[in-house]
Amino acid sequence: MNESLYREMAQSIINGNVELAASLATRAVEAGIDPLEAVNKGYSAGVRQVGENFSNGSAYIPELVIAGAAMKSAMAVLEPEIAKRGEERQKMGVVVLATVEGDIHDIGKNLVGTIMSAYGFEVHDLGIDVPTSQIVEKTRQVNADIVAVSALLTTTMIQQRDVVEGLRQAGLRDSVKVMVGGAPVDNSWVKEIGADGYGEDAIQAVNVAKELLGLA
Ligand code: B1M
Repeated sequence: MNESLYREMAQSIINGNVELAASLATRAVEAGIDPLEAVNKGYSAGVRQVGENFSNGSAYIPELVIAGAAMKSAMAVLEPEIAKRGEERQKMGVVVLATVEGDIHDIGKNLVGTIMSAYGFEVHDLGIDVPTSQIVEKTRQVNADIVAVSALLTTTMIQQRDVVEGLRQAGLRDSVKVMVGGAPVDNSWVKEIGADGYGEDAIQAVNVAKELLGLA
């Protein structure tokens, strides 16, 4: 029964149906479905399809835009529910979170922030298109344990290297762990830029963050 709801969720993203995406999310919450499962098995499948359509030339920028809007309307319903389900309430560490300069994708970054908060991390989310200097400044100001930077474009992931370097130049690199994430990023990139960890998805981001702080 959930499978057909998940298919409808994916289709609502592909069709860019903002109202339907939100109302299906409400239906899932009312039915007691795990909100994170709704994201992973339902909406994300739609987003992946739109991404593939865009890659193979059967969808264009307007389709990306309305798919993003539909995804955001579903997340507005699901994120508060995800936040309520946090299992570990002890304070886990201070995180500075941002999407790197030049990149305005924030749906995945927001999900990472919501789940990290739900698991007890104190998350300072600087938003999208954030210059390295601002990330470094915030890291110093809040005495962060982790800097977590998201990049969705092959042209902006290079900024993650800039963040590692910016922290080094500011003398902060030894006191903070750097995590990277986003669709084009993987563990080899972590090594290449001298970061500390990578999360394939939001739950893995929490697990990696805990490992990096010796809390796992
Ligand atoms: Co854009 N876009 N987009 N887009 N867009 C992609 C990323 C793309 C892969 C589509 C494609 O070609 N198949 C492609 C990038 C290609 C590349 O570089 N290799 C692309 C492009 C090209 C562009 C533009 C350049 C298009 C243009 O203008 N010509 C443009 C760039 C704008 C800019 O940033 N400067 C652009 C614009 C947009 C919209 C604004 C229209 C919209 C974003 C809306 C928004 O975010 N508010 C959009 C969308 C919606 C997408 C796709 C379809 C979906 C992204 C998404 O929200 N995914 C995307 C295709 C795709 O990803 N398959 C695409 C859902 C989200 C839950 O997943 O963000 O991957 P994701 O996050 C995951 C993990 O990656 C991980 O956890 C999350 C949860 O599981 N994660 C982390 C993410 N950050 C993490 C950080 C961590 C740990 C884990 O620790 C630090």
